[in-house]
Amino acid sequence: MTINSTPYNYPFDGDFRPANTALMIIDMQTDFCGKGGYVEQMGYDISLTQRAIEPIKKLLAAAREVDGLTIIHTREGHRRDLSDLPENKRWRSAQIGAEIGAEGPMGRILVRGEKGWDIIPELYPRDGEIIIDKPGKGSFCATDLELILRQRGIRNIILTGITTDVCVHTTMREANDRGFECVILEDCTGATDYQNHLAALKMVTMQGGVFGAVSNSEEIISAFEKMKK
Ligand code: C5J
Repeated sequence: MTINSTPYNYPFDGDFRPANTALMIIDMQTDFCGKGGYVEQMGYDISLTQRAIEPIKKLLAAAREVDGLTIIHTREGHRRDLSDLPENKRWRSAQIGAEIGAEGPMGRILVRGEKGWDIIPELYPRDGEIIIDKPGKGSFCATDLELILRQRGIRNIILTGITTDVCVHTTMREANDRGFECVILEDCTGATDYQNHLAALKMVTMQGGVFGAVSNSEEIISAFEKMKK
């Protein structure tokens, strides 16, 4: 089975099955798309990241109906003592008025266990779904994600979440370099700048699909429907 996508139909070899596929939902945390979170504290328009919520909600509902499909959620955040927070990351966030680790309206910004750090209720993981806590932008850096994917025999990764140009892109690049076959969904992602969202998607399509392919939730949901039969 393949999915209509750009610049090639995904996956490249047509081997698309629940057992070899993971749906990844990246950083759908209040800090990135909720009122009083990190992105809003930086002064960005959260409607640009919130755009992904409804499409992901529908996709997640469809994914939960597919037997054997792996669902993975990630959260960006730091230890409470900030021992895993690089000094330059802290300094840069302070420059833009949203210092990681400082108190904000949703608790300490990007700190594990705080209200703003957790996944929004609409997309909250269910038992049996995997949660990866990561200190960086990529989901492979300083986590056990690759071990889990290899243990399960997963080769295909469907990428959704926020932000398109930062954590989703970094994860896609990390995964692609490790030989995973990736597709990113344009309606299930969002960035703090719409032009950056579009540019990030376009980058994927260069060189015959340099990091994988671009598709949308409608295409994946109809593939999930076929997988159920
Ligand atoms: C950022 C993310 N943008 N989840 N994090 O800092 O993309």
